[in-house]
Amino acid sequence: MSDQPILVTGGAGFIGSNLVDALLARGHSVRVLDNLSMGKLSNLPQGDARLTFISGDVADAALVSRAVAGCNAVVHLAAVASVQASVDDPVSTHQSNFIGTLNICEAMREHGVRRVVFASSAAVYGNNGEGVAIDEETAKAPLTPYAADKLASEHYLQFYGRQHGLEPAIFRFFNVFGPRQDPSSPYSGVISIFTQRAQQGLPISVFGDGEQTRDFFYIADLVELLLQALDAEQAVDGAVNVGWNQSVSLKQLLAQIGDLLGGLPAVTHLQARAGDIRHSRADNSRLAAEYRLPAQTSLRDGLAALLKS
Ligand code: NAD
Ligand code: UD2
Repeated sequence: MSDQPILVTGGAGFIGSNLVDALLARGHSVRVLDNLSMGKLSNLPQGDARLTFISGDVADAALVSRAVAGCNAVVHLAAVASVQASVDDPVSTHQSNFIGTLNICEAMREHGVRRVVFASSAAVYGNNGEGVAIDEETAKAPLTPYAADKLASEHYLQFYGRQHGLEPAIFRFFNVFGPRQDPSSPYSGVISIFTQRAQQGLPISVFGDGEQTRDFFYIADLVELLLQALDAEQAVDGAVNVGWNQSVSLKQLLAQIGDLLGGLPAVTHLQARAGDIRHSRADNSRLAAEYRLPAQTSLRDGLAALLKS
């Protein structure tokens, strides 16, 4: 194993901090670059000499260059993860969600670092493929600044791959859930909101009839994939969906949470959110062909672990 560190941008956030735990457990040295806009220092282990925390912004090219220098690989997760935030403030979120990626590409070129794992999103498909399993060839329809920045980031990473030898491994996450997902905004992941409110006995709002479906993926399973993407001899060419090709409705989700907690607080149905996708499900044949699929954590087991955390 190389003793050069792995840089995790956004490493104090939900996905990043779970990955950092796994990297440290495998004996890696880790650098985290995070501006703590959403992430928290308390998500990271304290007093581990193999972990270096760099407080700052991926939009700061000089800082990114220093953070990348001497690293073995990069996992680029830093982004404003809220689609709504990008709609409300496209200029500022573009700095994090696109310029940040470009800075990572340039810094890697400058320092000869090759492997970069990137967190893209099912948002790049917009409403296309709705109701069927969405494969990677589905026409892209980035309907929001968030989605446009993710798709542009994918293209730039691929350009730097062709032109400068970067080895991007690009994942398009569907709906990831688990411990440390922050429930504090109305646009946080639905599972983080529902579980927190159910545990606190607060009323739960379902937007629409609750028959809408999502393809939920537990964080520990995702971390396994991120580690594989770092380890692989060759980076997989092109983007890969991350989902189970399974549909769970919000009604089914609430029933499972209620089952695990022995009941639910009041559930109110409000108007469906404008632009909400009704059914989102990943065709994961490419994932299965290119990676070893992790043993799937069932929704029930994932929810139980989350409720205990
Ligand atoms: P998160 O908000 O918990 O993590 C993002 C981290 O990036 C936070 O710690 C935040 O402080 C940091 N950050 C934001 N802007 C930054 C900047 N300019 N400079 C430095 N740090 C910055 O969200 P997450 O769910 O862990 O998401 C991680 C990545 O996965 C993001 O790129 C997100 O777009 C992507 N993604 C997540 C999901 C999901 O279901 N959670 C789905 C699709 C894509
Ligand atoms: C997810 C991603 C988003 C983007 C998008 C691409 C998250 C948090 N968001 O949005 O970043 O990648 O996929 O398609 O992963 N809901 C309620 N009540 C609540 C909160 C949500 O009913 O309190 C509904 C919401 O209207 C939607 C469903 O739950 O129908 C899932 O919402 P979400 O915000 O968790 O995720 P999604 O798929 O809209």
